[in-house]
Amino acid sequence: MFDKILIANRGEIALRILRACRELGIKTVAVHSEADRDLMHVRLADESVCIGPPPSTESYLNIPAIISAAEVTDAVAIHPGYGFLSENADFAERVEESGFVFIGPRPATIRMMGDKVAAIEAMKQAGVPCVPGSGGPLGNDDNENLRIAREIGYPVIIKAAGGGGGRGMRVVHSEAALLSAISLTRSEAAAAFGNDTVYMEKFLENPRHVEFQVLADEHGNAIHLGERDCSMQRRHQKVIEEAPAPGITMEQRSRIGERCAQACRDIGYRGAGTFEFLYEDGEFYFIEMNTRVQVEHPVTEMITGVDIVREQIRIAAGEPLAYRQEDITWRGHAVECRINAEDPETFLPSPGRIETLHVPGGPGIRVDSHIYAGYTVPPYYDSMIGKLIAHGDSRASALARMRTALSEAVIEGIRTNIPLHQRLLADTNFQAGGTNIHYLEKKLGL
Ligand code: MV4
Repeated sequence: MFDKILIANRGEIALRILRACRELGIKTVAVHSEADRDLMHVRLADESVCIGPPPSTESYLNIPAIISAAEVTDAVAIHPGYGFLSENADFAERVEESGFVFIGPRPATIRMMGDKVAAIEAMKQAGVPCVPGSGGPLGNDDNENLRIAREIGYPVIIKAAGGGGGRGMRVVHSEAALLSAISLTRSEAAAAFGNDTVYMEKFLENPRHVEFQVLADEHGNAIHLGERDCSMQRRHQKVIEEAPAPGITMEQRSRIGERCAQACRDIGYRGAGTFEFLYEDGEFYFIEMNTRVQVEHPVTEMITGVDIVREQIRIAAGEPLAYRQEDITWRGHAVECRINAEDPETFLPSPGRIETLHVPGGPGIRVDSHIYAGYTVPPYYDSMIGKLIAHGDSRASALARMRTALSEAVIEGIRTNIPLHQRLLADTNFQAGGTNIHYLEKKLGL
């Protein structure tokens, strides 16, 4: 096992990674910006290195500074967490070239999944169900593009191969709008991603976002941990996630999960990964793969008992998966509320000093957060300050525990989205389960 891991992230996920390292007996190096000296995991880490000024471009995205910190502290491996450099193939490559282990997939795999056209092609080959579409990049032949759209049937969506997570997409409702939409998306993609490759898919009007968690080792073993529903989102920011996804049967879970695991074996995937699907009318359509640990991984951990971050580290150290597929069972239901330092009405960030803090607890409650009384939330980064996770024997019981936990929580000095979560937990449609990706924005009147 590794002697020492450098944690190339901040906030709650840095603390989550530190906890996994502690359990495995691994020493930790925290790297932080000048604005993050007081972060909880910086205090708890065996060593810490300041890697630059507050803006993330000069600190958490500063590849030479992070590699230097690993060199001076004799770290063996680097865990990127989520966001920042976690899906940057060039970073993973530089980490490996410098003689460190990147805790994640091979750089070539990250690069392939970053190219959405290549990712879809690989998954289609592996038997993962995909959205009906162009089956490759669009060329410059207008007549051919009109033909492809007519064959798919309107509405269609034009997506940038270098996009993802909601960036670089345009919906087209009629033939008259197709060609200008393709050229607009192309030029925006060239400017935003330095890659003008675009592709076309059938636009699904009212899908849910259902994603499958996988784990794969370097010895050809791959398993799935079932799915999560992340449909409750606003402007591509997830707000509540849950596992299992309401209404998904064991037959669907096993069938789609096994397709994902087999795809991992086919492409020689390594580490933790997420297959994102749109789910509509009982069918799954693959859209993207994420090669990092995700914010919402705890709901899967709660219902499977698998420590996903520990498995990421074990896999990176070359150990075989600790589980076979038959070992994985799903118990009860888990829901996660992302707690953001933001105005619950305007959604504007609300950084500042946390004057009072009371953390909820009790059976089935998990809090993944780095905040403490007296901590000042800096204005430079994502506004998420923690995650509240509730587990119960049933979905109703998990939601009841979440309601109690939300009512116990006290965070004074800054505004948070806890009131929004309370509104959602009281929403009868959410309570029924299975609301789609447009539900929250419609409810908020956006
Ligand atoms: C789609 C879609 C409908 N049809 N693709 C947005 C984020 C990116 N991961 C893919 N996205 C979508 N792709 C087809 N063919 C609708 C979305 C979408 C969405 C997907 C998941 C979660 C939230 C979303 C919000 C708006 C649009």
